[in-house]
Amino acid sequence: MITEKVRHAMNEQITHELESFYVYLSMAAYFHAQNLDGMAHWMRCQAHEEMIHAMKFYDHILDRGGRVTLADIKQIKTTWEKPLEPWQDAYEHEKFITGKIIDLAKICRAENDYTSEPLLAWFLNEQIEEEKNTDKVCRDLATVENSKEGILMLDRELAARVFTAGSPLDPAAYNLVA
Ligand code: OFO
Repeated sequence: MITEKVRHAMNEQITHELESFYVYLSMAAYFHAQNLDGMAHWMRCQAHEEMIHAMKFYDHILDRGGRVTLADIKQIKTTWEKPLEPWQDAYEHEKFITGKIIDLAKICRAENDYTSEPLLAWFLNEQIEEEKNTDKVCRDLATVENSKEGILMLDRELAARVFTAGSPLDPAAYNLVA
């Protein structure tokens, strides 16, 4: 059985993950409008992954006999001045999420909730990857920022992202996300 403190904190984390979904989808919409479909594709893959993150917490709460309660998602940014800016925001957002997962790990330790540790270890590792990926694109874009050819080359590169997981609402499919 999950404790009330852990249940509450994990419910909040579901909201953060759904906000992440919304943030990346908004970035995808911006990149489509800029005719940068490769970056838009990358963002759409990421939005899908964020929905899966939310569902991992959702199912963990359910599996441990808890009640899921969803909160409001705040209005997010919908436009940026140049392609580099959404990537910088994405990197900052991922650092924010890393902090939230660490807070969650601290709450679980204080509550002697060792059962949540494998899930949180998965998320802590995932955050290393998410910070690394967004930071790398920021650095690449900063290098080519004034070159349209450079931006288009990077756009093509980001179009190659492959995301094989199925529906975020199907645990059998989302368990494919390692
Ligand atoms: Fe971007 O890792 Fe979840 O939120």
